[in-house]
Amino acid sequence: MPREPVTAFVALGANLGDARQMVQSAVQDLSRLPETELTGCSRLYRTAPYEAAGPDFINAVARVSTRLTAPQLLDALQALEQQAGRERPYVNAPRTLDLDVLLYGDACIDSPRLTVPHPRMWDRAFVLHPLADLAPERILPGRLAAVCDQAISPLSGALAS
Ligand code: PH2
Ligand code: MG
Ligand code: MG
Repeated sequence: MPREPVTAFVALGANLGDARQMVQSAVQDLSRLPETELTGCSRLYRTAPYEAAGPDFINAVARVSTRLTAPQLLDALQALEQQAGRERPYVNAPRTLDLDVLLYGDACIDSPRLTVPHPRMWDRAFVLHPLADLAPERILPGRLAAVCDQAISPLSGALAS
């Protein structure tokens, strides 16, 4: 039986090397995943590291419509991180590319590999602002106000430029 497509939201972040270029090309890579259509992308944002070290991040959120299961989507995202040369010397180390599943339809998933909705997303301006560009109805009430002390600014220029 063919699976129905599911709308999922993926957070993109980078703060090593040419982070802007890395996030832009990762968005293109998402559009080429099997069984998956890229249906939207937020603006790009420059954000201060939150509970992390290193330079400022570039962050964005993409929306996909996918027939991949959530674990298959996670596998595909981890393969893209590997391709981008991701290393994990310590928790929250600066990274060439981080791709996180934020939401997978309305699913609640609590497995050793994957927790969805992403357990820390509601505390993070670098997730909530780009998600609000695409799907303000998915933001829990009061959460944007709760993160107003976290530095974040949209980059000028279209994503593709
Ligand atoms: N990712 C983290 C921890 N802290 N801070 C910003 N600004 N952007 C991120 O993508 C980020 C972070 C863990 O993945
Ligand atoms: Mg992350
Ligand atoms: Mg991650």
